[in-house]
Amino acid sequence: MNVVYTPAHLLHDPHLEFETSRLHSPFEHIGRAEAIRETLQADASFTFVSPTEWGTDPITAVHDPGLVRFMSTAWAEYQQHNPATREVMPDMFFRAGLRNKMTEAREPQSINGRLGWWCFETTSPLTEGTYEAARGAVDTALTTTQMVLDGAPWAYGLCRPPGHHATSSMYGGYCFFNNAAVAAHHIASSTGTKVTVLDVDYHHGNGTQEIFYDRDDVQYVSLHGDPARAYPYSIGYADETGTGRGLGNNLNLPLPFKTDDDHYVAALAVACQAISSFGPSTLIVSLGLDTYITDPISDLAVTTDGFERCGALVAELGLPTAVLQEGGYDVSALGENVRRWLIGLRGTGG
Ligand code: Q9C
Ligand code: ZN
Repeated sequence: MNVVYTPAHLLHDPHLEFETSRLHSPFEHIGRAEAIRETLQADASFTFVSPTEWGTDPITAVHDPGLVRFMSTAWAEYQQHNPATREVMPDMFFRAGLRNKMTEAREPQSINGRLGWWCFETTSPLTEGTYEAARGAVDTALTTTQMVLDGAPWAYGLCRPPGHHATSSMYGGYCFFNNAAVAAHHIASSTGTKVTVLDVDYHHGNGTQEIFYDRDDVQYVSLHGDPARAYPYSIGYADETGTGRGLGNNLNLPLPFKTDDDHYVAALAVACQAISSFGPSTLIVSLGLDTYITDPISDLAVTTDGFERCGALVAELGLPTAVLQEGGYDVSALGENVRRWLIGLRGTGG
């Protein structure tokens, strides 16, 4: 199986994260992707390939061009107007209630204000090379997807930073550009066929849901910790089913605390049934391994064996499948968990 990887991710290198009312070392760090790379490189059945360059057009096809412009200069611009820092984070957010009864808000002019305009939370610091890394993750997703469009039964994109929390106009949740959404739109727009994004990260992919919520050509199906207790808290409920032409094409399966392998696989079977009914040409998997039993920021109880069962169940759909890396924070187990999920997917197919 081909693995698409670029060392560009090393350029996104935060040392701080502000989360749960504390400043601490980040859960989302370069060691995650390097652990996956090392584990897959040690298994000769995986072949490493570098991504090709796709430019910004596929990104602005799903994101506000203003977000891409902002991302490309924000870190450097911030340094010019503030005391020098390694990480750049907003300290003001623009909530709708600030302007009740007034005209619509406009993007602030100052860099300190613009940060809070394009970002929705505090856990996603910009560093000097974040933009280059985020572009590399999108190139990785598109290169992986193109392999599948060109006839590969499956391919894996080692995307970092992850993408599924990034909305059409905001970054956050460790995500800057929505790699899976860019890839799904690329398939739909270049082939005129239907695509499903199956999101198995512990966290609901609010960005992917938002981007495709009114679309009839892209289905979004997600298994995740119930937003009643889990990030991103306000989105990911079962009654969010799509709108307009997209009505019925969004399926959320919120899961209870400590969901184990058997219950997880049962929920995944429900997801697969919905995917079969939609009838896509191609499948994108947003693969998060933060459903793992010892993940430090999550609370499900899936095991390494469970991940292989999940890959095997997805394989039964018989769809060309691009698997794109999202979360997973127990770094000691992350590489093996990815490997076993992919082994489940490819079965005895090599
Ligand atoms: N106290 C991904 O897995 N912080 N993003 C959660 C819980 C943000 C996770 C706060 C978690 C983002 C791609
Ligand atoms: Zn996650």
